[in-house]
Amino acid sequence: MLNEKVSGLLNEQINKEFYSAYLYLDISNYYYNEGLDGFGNWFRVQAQEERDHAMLFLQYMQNNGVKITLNQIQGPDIEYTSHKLPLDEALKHEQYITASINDIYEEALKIRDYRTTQFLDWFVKEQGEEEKNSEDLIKKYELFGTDAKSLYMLNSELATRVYAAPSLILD
Ligand code: OFO
Repeated sequence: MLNEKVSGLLNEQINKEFYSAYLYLDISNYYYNEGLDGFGNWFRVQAQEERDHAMLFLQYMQNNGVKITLNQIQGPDIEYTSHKLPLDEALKHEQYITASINDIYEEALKIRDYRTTQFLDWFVKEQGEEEKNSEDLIKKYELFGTDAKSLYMLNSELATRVYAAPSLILD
């Protein structure tokens, strides 16, 4: 059995990961509407990854016999006033998720719950990658996004991203 506080934070994280999926779907929809289907594809794949993350938290709790409460998922309420704004929002959101995972890690560490810290190790690494991906996308947009021809090429590059199942398998 997991400690009550750690379980509560893990439960909240399920909701946060599903919200991440919602946010990225919202961003994806925005780009599709703008005719930037490569950007739309990139964020749709991102949304699929976030859904996987939520399912991993859920499965970890289930594997440890913890009762799960599925709370309401909020809809994103952001007005995308420029093509760049969603990229900044995505990075901000990843930083928020990193902090949230670090908080669970810290709590688990305090009570020597190494089973949970070991589970979270994968997410700590994943968040490092996700923040870097977000930053790279912003850099690319700043370099190429303002020129129509290079924006077209960047959009084509992002259209090639394909979904891959997470490397973390829980049994
Ligand atoms: Fe769930 O990894 Fe991003 O937020």
